[in-house]
Amino acid sequence: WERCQPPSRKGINTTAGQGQQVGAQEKQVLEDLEMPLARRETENLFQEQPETGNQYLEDALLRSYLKTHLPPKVLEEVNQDLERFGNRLLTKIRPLGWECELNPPVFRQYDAWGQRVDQIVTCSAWRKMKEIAAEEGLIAEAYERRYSNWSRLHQAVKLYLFSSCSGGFNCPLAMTDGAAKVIESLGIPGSLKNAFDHLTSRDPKKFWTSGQWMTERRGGSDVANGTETVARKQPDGTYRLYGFKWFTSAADSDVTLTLARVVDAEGHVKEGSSGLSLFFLKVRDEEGKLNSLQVQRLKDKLGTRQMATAELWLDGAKAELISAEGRGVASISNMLNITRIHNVIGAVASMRRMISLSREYACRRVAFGKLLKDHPLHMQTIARMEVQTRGAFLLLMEIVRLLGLAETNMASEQDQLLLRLLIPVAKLYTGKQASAVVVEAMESFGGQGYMEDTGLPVILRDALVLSIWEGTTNILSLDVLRSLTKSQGEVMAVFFSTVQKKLELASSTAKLEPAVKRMRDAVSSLTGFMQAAGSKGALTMELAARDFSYSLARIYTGALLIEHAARPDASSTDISAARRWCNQELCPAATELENSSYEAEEALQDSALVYDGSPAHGSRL
Ligand code: UCC
Repeated sequence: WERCQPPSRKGINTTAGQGQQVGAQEKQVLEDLEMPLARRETENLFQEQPETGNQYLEDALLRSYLKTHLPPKVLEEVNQDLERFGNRLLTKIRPLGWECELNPPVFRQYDAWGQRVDQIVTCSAWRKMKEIAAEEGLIAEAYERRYSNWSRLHQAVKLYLFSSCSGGFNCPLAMTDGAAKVIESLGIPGSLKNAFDHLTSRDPKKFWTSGQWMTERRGGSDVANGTETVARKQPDGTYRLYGFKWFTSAADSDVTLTLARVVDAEGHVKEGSSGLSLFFLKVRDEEGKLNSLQVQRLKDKLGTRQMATAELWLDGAKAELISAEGRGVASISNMLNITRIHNVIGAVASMRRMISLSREYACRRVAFGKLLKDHPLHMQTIARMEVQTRGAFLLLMEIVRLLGLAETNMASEQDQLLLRLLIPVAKLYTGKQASAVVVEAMESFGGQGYMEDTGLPVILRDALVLSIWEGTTNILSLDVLRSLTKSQGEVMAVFFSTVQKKLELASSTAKLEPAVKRMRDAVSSLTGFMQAAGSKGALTMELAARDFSYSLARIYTGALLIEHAARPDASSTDISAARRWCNQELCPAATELENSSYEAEEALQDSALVYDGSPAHGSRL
């Protein structure tokens, strides 16, 4: 609460008429400057900028989570590392992140003499971020496994702290992590050993980043039908790729993974998903020349402007086939699941950042005679965001905990199924939460929130990509259904039993009783929904996919909040966060089923509503 004392450090930054003193020194300065009367009288109307400290030390939930779950020895070391890292973020990394924002990458297509160079020029702060990422082991930590199954969690927490200071460098790290994961899951074949070592290096001079070139002109969701790039086999066993990649993020990366269709001896390619294979390629050769590819242009994006996203022509780029032929989608799924977890990290980090700034600002800004923090309605608004953020954070921790187990052969079959289900659920849900929370938090700064040079709009713009990148909400909802189909419903059995177990842990905590009761009702609504939907056609589940995924997210997150609040040393805020989370509608799928929203007739009405008055009305419906 130290920061919540009426601000006095700078004296002149307080609101007039609130009984706060202008320091004698500042008074003197004002008089010396002999300002015009009007200016002198309004000088003390300026607001003070919110200032946050060491993010790790200020994150109560993160610290209590680590204390609860990490073994004591691991906790001791991780705690030290995170406190040190928190200081580095505050003093060195955040200013670099802002520099990246101010100096976005520039595309230089020709040199002064007309030679085509296709150079993506990045700023020195961006390049420094790469060095820092290596030094801090932001990828390495997950693959060295010095803390066994807890290494992944340690890495994720560092990335979570790094994300909002990183000036967009979290994006190349997501794909680098994904590429390392793919290579590791292939058993680190000899030809990729060198690449793996670079991608997971702590040496800034050695560290490589990876891109992920998946989206082509026909779009990024339906990869099976959108991929036109072809791969021609060369006598030496390598391939040459020809095609056009429409979104290639972190286009300044060293290497990439990409999909293409292998051309057979007759010159034909196989269409659809089973015609896709996965390739590894280096973006430049040993001399720094582009690998037979051209940069068409950089994308003009709403956000993530610190990071170069490009359109690329592949004109015979040399590549190595790294999946079995026709298994491209299944192989790149290992990357997608990692980048989707990074998406969750980014979502939680942006919510946490906005709340930190918001609560800090509320300790400085005076309105209607008192600090914002003393306005109950203002506090209620931030507290609601806090509950959302806490839930999202615990969901993130649960996923990286399970991933850590899977990566150290300690995961049961159930753990693996749960992980498969929860990744798309968390990605789609936290992406939406981040958009909503960041917009809401922006409002808590009033007009200042809308001003570019506060940096707040940057957080908003960057958060808005989270529900789009790596699969939109609907595509991820369909992926949730895919995980049900593939496991023949087994994922849901694990989901229910895990939720039940977590609720049982809380059965003796009286204060959690109402929350547990609401959760049990939601679980039974979800069971009812599954039975009813199961007896209907495929259209029902497709129409329900989004509401169903939201139901899974809310119920599972509710169970995690309850579990955290049922610890012997839980705080009253842990309990109220769990209680409040569970007060929302936990199973929208059941409600909408009751409303007949998933009937064929309603689907027709959806179209009628959308096209009412549209010229397409007559022709399309
Ligand atoms: O376009 C983009 C950029 C937008 C804006 C960029 C701005 C820059 C911002 C940067 C910010 C940092 S992003 C779009 C990226 N695209 C995606 O994320 C793909 C979205 N689509 C999907 O996820 C689809 O579900 C597909 C592509 C995976 C569906 O492909 P298929 O071929 O139809 O899928 P199948 O046939 O169902 O699956 C093929 C195999 C199966 O394995 P097998 O054959 O063994 O049964 C599946 O089980 O892949 C397996 N599989 C998975 N396995 C599919 N998905 C998964 C999964 N998630 N996990 C495990």
